[in-house]
Amino acid sequence: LWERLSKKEANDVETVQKSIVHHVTTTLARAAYNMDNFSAYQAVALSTRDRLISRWNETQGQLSKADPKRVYYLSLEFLLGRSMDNALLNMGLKGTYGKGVEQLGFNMEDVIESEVDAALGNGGLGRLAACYMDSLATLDYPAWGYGLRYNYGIFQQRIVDGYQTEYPDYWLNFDNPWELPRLDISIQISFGGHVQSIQDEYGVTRHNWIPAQSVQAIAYDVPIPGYDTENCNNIRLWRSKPTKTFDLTSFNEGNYEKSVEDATNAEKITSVLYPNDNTMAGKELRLKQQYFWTAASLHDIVRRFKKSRREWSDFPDQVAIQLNDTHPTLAIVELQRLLVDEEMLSWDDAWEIVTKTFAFTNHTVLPEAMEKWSVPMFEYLLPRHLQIIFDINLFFLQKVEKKFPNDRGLLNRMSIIEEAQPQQIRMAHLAVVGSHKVNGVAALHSNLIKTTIFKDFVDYYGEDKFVNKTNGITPRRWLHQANPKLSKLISDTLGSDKWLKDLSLLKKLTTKIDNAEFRKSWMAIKRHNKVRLAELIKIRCNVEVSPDALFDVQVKRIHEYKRQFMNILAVIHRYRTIKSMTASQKASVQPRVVIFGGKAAPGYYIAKLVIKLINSVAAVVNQDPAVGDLLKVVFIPDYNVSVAEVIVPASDISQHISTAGTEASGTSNMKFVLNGGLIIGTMDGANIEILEEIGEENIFIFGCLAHEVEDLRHAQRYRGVPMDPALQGVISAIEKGVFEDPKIFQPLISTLTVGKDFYLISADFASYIAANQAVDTAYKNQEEWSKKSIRCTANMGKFSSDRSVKEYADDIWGIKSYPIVDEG
Ligand code: 26M
Repeated sequence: LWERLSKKEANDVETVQKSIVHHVTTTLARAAYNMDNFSAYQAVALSTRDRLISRWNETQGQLSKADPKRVYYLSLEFLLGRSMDNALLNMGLKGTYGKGVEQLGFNMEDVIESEVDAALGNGGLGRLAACYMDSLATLDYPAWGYGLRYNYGIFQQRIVDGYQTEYPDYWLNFDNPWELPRLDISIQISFGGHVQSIQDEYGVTRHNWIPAQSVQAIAYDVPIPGYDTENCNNIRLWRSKPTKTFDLTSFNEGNYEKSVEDATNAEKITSVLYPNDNTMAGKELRLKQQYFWTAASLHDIVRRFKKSRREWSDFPDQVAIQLNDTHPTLAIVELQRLLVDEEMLSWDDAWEIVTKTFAFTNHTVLPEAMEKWSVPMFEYLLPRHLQIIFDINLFFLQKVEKKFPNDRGLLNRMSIIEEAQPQQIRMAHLAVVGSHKVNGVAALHSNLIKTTIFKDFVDYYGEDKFVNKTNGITPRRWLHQANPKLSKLISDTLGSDKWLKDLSLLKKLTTKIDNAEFRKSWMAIKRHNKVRLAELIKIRCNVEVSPDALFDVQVKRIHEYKRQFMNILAVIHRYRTIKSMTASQKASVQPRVVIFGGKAAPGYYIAKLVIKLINSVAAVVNQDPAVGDLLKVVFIPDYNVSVAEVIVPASDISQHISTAGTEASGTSNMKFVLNGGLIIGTMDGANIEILEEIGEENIFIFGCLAHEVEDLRHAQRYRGVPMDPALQGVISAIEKGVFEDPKIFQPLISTLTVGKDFYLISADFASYIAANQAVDTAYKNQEEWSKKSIRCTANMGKFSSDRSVKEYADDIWGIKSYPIVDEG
């Protein structure tokens, strides 16, 4: 009976409509005549959720029985964006739901746009986690993500008087249909207190952590359906709550206020996502988040392992744990503690299990982003974990000393503890020592970490521990969903949609490059996408831009190393050039719309000034009649995943212009090129591999190389290399007050002082201007441009996150796909 009643629902319009109407009248308790787009969204979401739940149950049931090795992806950020369109497309239900919704009197696009983004991430690292979850599910890998369920995601950005202002992102206002609360799954997590050391009956010293406080971790599951498969994976997000005893103690003592305060403190742990990207804040609450999350996740993983009644030595054959940056590194220490203190394994047996289980991905070489925790703060929160870290360090340094005797400098450099005032725990060193594989995220970056931050570790462990896994993006969201017209053209041209699961098939588009008809369709889709973006710009910025101009885009977190400052300086240069032209000279200028977007960390003063400068320049340029449509500048506020889905398909050229050696990979570069956008960029991160795939004729490269950076900085500092003259002119214009009160921008201009220009804007400026001119010239030849555009898309197969995830599975995790059988 159970089996018959739980049979899979059919994929026909009437079944779908029945389910939607059912949710309107029951779950939402609404009448059909009283519906707006948002209620329609809610009903469709609830109906979609029903389908997700049955797939989730089927998948997790079959996996529990078979119990294959699983991978756990630990990430403090999952930047999922919207879920509805993606879920419907992946489950093959979009067509049916689309029809059903339209017949009920709604516009599917409006319904889809009623959903708020799940913005539980800052940028690249969090979106990468989301793309990897999509690929893991699509490739039928048994994989779970673990993260935190923040009440507030990344802040919302508004521009007030040209300045960024931050507003809370309370995304759970209207309930979240994409999560399944597991209120029965509750894990107690402890903090503080002290360590009791006693000798057991064999004379072995045992350490017992007596914590001072504890909170509960409650599980919320987010189903992740694969594309064109029954498989449905899971992201488990933890929410903090006060424990019952915790809030009752004070209450029973008659201190009601104290009990409420304690409860609030417990809930604070998962209250807000830290809005820093590539910088380390060192805040106690952040450390609490990290321990809360890693302890709850490990407890859950260990509980699942124990159900199988295997030996502890089998643990690494059942479990692979990937650390997304150093944020979850405490998991290494927590597993060692569980095995030694609670499961009574010997230190060495435990440590072998730990190091075989973990692998670590590094996402940055910027020194300010390296996580370090002050020893006194750490000891106060996690006294037993501190002891274990010191022991890990002691045994590690003893081995280093054995291999390279009498090298104090080396021991100091490699130590997990930095000898500062106070001492600091270097989380990256701990992550390397506790993992069996360490990877970078693009070829250049993986080589850089081997020769810089982890050089000593390569000498000690050997090359094999350090590997490259070039990032990738999911073509399902970033082409099929975001650019449905291009997706359809590709499928029609290739005769199938198989390319969505094997992106290398795009290569066949090359045969169509000389087909004028095809090129016309290709460019018409680009124009359609530009019209859509122009509408968004009109609404958000109140600026009218022509879809016939060249759309030039730089959207990403605002950071000095990404050099949005250099971009706006070049825009000023362009403005000044146009202003100096005669009417006949102007006639040959390629019209351009320069589009910026991105958030600055709220405490990052210089980054926020860059936003102000962009808006000040936009205000002057956009209303200058001498310029007209030749140049428009816009800053699109509140850049996020759903805005990116509109911007990416509409770009002609996008800017990936970090100082060589600073951008670990970049992933938006891949999204733009996959959508037939060209790029202007430096020899940095994945730009280099994109160049290798698409050919140097199809990318605009400029600037110094990574190995030249050190010398250039040195020369600037000690030989006083003068500032680039074009740049000098631009700065003079700002200083003369062409764009608002120049006093405002003085701190920004100071970063360009000879000897202080750390990101080498001056050194790269001339070649940057030249590259931009080459873009203008190339764009004027629309036929050649369209060929380049098609070649770009055709050669992007490598950058599917399916390829990345397969490499991780084969070379690091040792897991196999486990297809779920449809028993519907
Ligand atoms: C650290 C400490 C305290 C608070 C926040 C952080 C923190 C948060 C996010 C530090 C770094 C964070 O993200 C870094 C990041 O997004 N790196 C990017 O990762 C992408 C995926 O690998 C790469 O493509 C980008 O090049 C890299 O900048």
